[in-house]
Amino acid sequence: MNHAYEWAREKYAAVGVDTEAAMHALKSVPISMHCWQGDDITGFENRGGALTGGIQVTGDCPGKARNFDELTADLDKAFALIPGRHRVNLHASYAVFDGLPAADRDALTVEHFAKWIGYAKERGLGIDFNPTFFSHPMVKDNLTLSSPDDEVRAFWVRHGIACRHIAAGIAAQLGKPVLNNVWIPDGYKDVPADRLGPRLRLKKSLDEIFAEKLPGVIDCVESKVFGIGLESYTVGSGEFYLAYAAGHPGVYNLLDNGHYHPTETVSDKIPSLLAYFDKVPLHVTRAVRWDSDHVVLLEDEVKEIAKEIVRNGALERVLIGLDFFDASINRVAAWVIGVRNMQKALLTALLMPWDTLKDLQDAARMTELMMLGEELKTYPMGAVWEEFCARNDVPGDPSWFDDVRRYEIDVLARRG
Ligand code: RNT
Ligand code: ZN
Repeated sequence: MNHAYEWAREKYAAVGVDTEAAMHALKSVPISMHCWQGDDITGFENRGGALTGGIQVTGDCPGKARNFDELTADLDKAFALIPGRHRVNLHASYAVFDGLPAADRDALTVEHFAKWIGYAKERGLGIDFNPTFFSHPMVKDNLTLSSPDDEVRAFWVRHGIACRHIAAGIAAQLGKPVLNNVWIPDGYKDVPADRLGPRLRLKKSLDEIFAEKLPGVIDCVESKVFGIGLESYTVGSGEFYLAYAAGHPGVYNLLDNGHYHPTETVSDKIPSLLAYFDKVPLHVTRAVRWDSDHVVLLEDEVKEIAKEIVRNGALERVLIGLDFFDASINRVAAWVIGVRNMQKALLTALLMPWDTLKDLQDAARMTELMMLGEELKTYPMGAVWEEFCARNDVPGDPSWFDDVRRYEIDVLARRG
């Protein structure tokens, strides 16, 4: 054990915090790492179409993964530099067709994900899943599940149902539950004449998709305030999905912290939802001025999100996934930085004496509460983090980047 950690342990003990317990707790928290950072949300369908759905990836850093082997090699490189055992978050557009007849989105089955299941099994990872309601010719006029065109709506309902069956199949084969997240881009660039009609059609579609109970599947819906080209109205708004989830036990409301008005915070929404739901799924991201999906940094709102998870004893109830896509920097490094920052935020929260702080609040000793909270901000979390990394066989300092640099030269730079 290094001296810095010994000193940190004593400092934290003096305020009633057990650093060993904090590291133990952190080790058991899986972060769902999104596969789509590795290839700019391109997927494997090779339809050559552009990314649609009101989301945008910018940057042209060379070396983006082009197929299952490349993407999983990159994921492995990232996971090797992240302490603990985690989950991989897939989209339906990452179906692997090798040797199988191609299938459109509404005909996908768990067989198309056999390679991913094998990948996860070998490594002891969990899997999460997302139907892909974008980048597809059946998205008509930016609409899917809320389309007034019955053929379009039915196609996407079939896709939603197919994906829940895939999620159930993955869960059965892994012996671990799979979060299945429904996000649709549907909306209008300009002021619509009818805001209710599309929402009633979406409600009907969701009822059709969720009709069957499927073991192992944790269903959730993800709201959004706007998308690029969909600035005036999105069908799946915050109120719409929150009300839907509240009225449909077993369907949860996923919070993406890029999807709200700039002064709304997801950290404050978490305890509100914990009062009503047994699970709260998250997409942790960073919105720079808008829903830009920059890499997660160790910044205040991420720390506040972590505090709400930790101090409410909700490490098992809040399902933490990441959602960002930056093509302007090394994509493997982006994953490593983002996941490690989420973990650092959790560790920071785990190293706070919440009983003491809550007692101060309840006793209305607000001056002392402010004082202690501020003093704790400069406590030596970094020494505990380095110890945690060392115990989990990954570098706790910037030396992890040497590995990424070597991988960039040996592997990424050689990709066409
Ligand atoms: C889009 C949503 C959604 C996507 C991914 C790719 O605004 O955040 O979660 O980012 O499904
Ligand atoms: Zn998201």
